[in-house]
Amino acid sequence: MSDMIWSAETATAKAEGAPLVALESTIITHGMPYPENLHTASAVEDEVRRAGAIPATIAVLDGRLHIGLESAQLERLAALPAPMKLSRADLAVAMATGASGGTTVAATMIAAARAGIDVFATGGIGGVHLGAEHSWDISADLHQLAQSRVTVVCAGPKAILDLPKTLEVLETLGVPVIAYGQDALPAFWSPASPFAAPLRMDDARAIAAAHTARAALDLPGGQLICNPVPAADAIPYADLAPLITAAAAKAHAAGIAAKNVTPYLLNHLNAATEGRTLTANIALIRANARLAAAIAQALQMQPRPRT
Ligand code: PSU
Ligand code: MN
Repeated sequence: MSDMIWSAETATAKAEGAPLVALESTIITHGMPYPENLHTASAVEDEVRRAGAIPATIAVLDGRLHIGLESAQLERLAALPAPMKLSRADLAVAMATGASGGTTVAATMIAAARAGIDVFATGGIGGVHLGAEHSWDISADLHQLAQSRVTVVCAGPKAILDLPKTLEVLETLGVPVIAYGQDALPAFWSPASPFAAPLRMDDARAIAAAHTARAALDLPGGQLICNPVPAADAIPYADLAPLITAAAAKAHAAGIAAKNVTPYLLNHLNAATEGRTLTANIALIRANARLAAAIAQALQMQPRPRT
């Protein structure tokens, strides 16, 4: 499609019908410091390749929507001095004005759906923020999950969020929230939150079958797969909870609002844990890339009654 630019690797995969996994880029531009962002982005792409699929990192450079980045483009994105954080509201404006930036879960879903990519791996999705009853801060990620037919593999909603309220909004929107291999809802840096996930699935093939079943029912919207962070780099929820409460209070006192809340809290938690949240973040996104590749391959093996 003329509004999208495919990389050499993704164009070949598309032509050959190879399984593709979309990757977001706000984690690169706003989620991690340089150069860990660049190293992590390439490591995540390699995880997808090793697991038998082709990575398609999605971003906007000079107003062009890229489905897969060449390595020089990835390096440029990771080092941009003032990248935009592009969510659903921003994507078209960035494309019309020649801007550059990282796409959030919401914007990456829009691009992936248009590109015909069914599976997308990220770290954690946005959701309902703590104090949302005052701030009304609810991520556009939740609304996009109800609209784009893409299976999103994450490590749960980011632990900086109000998890029960996030689950309630997803339930209202009819988005299946599926814990992978356990009953508890994973909480990003922590493998288990105190809350049960509404649904549980234990294997990639069944997840692929559910994706296809949604299409057969003509249901818009995606599935949210919540894959617990690998144990070696996980941080117990009870250790993080007080730090999160303190960080959220600090953000509120400092007048941090709207798009700046998530990057502020992630930075703050990274400092407060002496880098442990960043280590966990890198481990979990790599694990999500592997699971997403397995789902993409399972989808590929199915006969597809496309709607
Ligand atoms: N997960 C991370 N780092 C991030 C994000 C997720 O480890 O930076 C990004 C995702 O792109 C997600 C976005 O879509 O934060 C949510 O931002 P907001 O709450 O402002 O919608
Ligand atoms: Mn927000």
